[in-house]
Amino acid sequence: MDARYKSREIERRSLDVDGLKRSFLEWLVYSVGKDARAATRRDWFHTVALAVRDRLVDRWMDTTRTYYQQDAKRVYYLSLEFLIGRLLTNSLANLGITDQCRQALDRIGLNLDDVVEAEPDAALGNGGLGRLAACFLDSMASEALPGYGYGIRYEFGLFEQRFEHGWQVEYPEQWLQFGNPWEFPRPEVLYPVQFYGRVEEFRDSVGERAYRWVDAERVLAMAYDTPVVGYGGDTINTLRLWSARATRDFNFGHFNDGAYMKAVEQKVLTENLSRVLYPNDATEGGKELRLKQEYFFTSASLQDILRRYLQHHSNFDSLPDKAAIQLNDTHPAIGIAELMRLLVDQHGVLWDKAWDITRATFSYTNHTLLPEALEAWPVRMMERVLPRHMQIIYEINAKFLNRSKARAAGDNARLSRLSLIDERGDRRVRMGNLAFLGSHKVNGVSALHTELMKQTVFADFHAEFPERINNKTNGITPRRWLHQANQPLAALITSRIGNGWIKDLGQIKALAEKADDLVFREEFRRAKRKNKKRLAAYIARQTGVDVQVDSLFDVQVKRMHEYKRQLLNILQAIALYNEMRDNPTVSWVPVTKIFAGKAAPSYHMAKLIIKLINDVAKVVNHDPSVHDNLKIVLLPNYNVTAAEIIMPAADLSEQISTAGMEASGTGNMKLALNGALTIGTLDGANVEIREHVGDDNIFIFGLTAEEVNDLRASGGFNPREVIASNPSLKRALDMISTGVFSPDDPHRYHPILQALTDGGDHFLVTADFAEYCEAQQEAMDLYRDQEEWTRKAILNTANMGWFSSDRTIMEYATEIWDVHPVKPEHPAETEG
Ligand code: GL2
Repeated sequence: MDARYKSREIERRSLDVDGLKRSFLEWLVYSVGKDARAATRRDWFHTVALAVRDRLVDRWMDTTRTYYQQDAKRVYYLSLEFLIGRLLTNSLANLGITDQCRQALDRIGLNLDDVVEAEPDAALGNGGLGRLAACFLDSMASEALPGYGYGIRYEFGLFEQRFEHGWQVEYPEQWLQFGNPWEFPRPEVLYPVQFYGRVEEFRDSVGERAYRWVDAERVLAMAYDTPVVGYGGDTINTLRLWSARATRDFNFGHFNDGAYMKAVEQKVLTENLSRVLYPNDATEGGKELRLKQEYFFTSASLQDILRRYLQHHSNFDSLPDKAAIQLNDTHPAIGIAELMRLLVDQHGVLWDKAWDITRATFSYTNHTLLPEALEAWPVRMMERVLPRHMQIIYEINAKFLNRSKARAAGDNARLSRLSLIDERGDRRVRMGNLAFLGSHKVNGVSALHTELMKQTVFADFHAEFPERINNKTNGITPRRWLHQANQPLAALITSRIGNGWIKDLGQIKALAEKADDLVFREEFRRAKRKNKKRLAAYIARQTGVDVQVDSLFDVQVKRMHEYKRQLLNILQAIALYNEMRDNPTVSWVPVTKIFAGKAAPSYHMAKLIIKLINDVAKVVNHDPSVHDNLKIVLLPNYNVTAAEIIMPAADLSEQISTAGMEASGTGNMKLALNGALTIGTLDGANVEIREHVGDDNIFIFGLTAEEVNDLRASGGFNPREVIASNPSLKRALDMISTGVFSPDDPHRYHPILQALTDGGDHFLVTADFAEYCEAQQEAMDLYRDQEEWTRKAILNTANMGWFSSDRTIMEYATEIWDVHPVKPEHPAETEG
């Protein structure tokens, strides 16, 4: 081998500073094609990413090969969303070469932190559901579980949010514009996916009735693989994302007509399938393209899973022993009908057998009880787009209802609730029911949410299958959300208890005893202050507002949604502003209210709340009479990268959803792990956070889920009375309605006021207002006592170990998937 080539081979693997430096310089020239003098920050990012990628390829292949050779049972996590964020810091940290990389760049005269900034944030998700999928990938790899992620390689991720005159405006997000160094295109891994057409009945070779799907339109799904590095770099799993490609024959038909432009147009239309992520969070648009996206990635993934299975097996009997398929919400639930189709129509498996295999293979996670988010596709659309699947769904339904009928004893209402078809109005396919029926396990994402699933949406199914519903409380990866995002605190923790917590977050419990240690408290505060300074600088850059680093950083970051009640928070801010103005001589605890979050582009109320926050901020931030004791900021374009700056810097974590409406929340976990105290309702995982951190270390207020339910059911709730009896609430609302914050358009906020009064205040903002303000007062009072506050903050961090996604994923692995860790076998490591 050419000596120079050989030396490059060695360098591709070397993890020391010199080797890294040499390979950076090589990569810059030979792969990025730039001279060091002309290279931009982005060129350096691509250079470093490619050089780092080299260092994980061997172990990636070892991992895949080991799974193959052992014919290990794999778990397939099917998700329409993966909210990944940046990967460079993550890859370096999980490979354990951050310091070496920093030094190597130093020697070239570059700063790693600058290089990191050039990486776009991969935002292939809307919020918690997509970020959970990304945390799960990290945990599966870190726990050495043979896990694959399957999703869509959207060309445009979640829109970029800007504020123009205080209003949200959406811009396309173009994360792939300059290429993606982490992905490996696999042009040879292609699967056909069909739409439309019709079903033909025929007699098979033994004279049985059989079906084939004909005259359909065909799209190809092409794979792009991204390595998923586990902590320590030993296991490197795969995230496989599908991109739509037009088939060649599709176009040729048009060429023969001479309609060249039409053919190209058709190609563009076909490839729109993977063009853009739908920006709705927990609401369903019901659009045909969305249904096609769901089927597209699910069908391609199932074909890929069966191909892999058939490498070792000649029939499907042991599919459930070799593959567990997790449905992340109902988005891939059509996979149940698709696996039936593949088994029955394409592989000749008998129906009943195919059904047993399907049910034993699939499991389903429900992520929300909001009725508007429960997917229900119009039967007419389904019949047109996926005619064979519609038939299969009818068949599944008929068999199920027949069996239930025997037990339902004439309870037709119950049968119609169990049906896969909602017969009211225009008929719809209930994807939640299909997912439930086609899975052996169904889980909720927090203890409360799982209980509510049993009592509400799935009550009838739960009675029918009492063993099927189980709880898997969400978690977050401590690698990204503490080790990487909060280096000052991570270093402090490691200095006291070693670094075992990164892999086994339960160990962080050992910090609890340090809460009484004055020196440790001082250092804990110093770390927090460092993070707050960083956030303050970010706020100044993003919004032009200067905030006091020593003020109480009160943080609400999440999607803008009425049930999450950003409105409650801003109303309390107005009330506090009034109190400060009324009592200028009091020594107030300075407060900085920090908001961030996107609203779905069509969600007018959420967008109006954004405008309100911006309008209130403008007035408050410019009012000299509050002496900088209150600042309000709404940061634009909240994403994973922004979250990594915000979470470590928060003092107070706002988790104030109407009880019963937030399935779990995961931001609540990130904030508490980083030492923020929670102010929250007994909703979602807040309930379990309270159990872990202790009642004294959290501010709980407001109606419980049960009380919310009763209040709504009684119909006796009158928000006008509540408002009339609470002068500070009344005054805040009057200010909004008289245009104090919108002098240019005094009626701007009429819809909000209307919803809170005549609208019946569905989210019970007025009902919880008084208690919320009391809890806020308690928090401010406590903040004056920095020692006591810090003690509680430490206890929060120390008691959040259970909320690691490693714990969550191992529960899935043992209780749902029956998948076990597999240590990759490395053939004699890199001798050169
Ligand atoms: C969500 C829930 O709203 C949220 O409470 C939960 O933490 C996440 C992850 O389980 O799932 N459901 C949902 O549809 N979205 C969520 O974030 N988008």
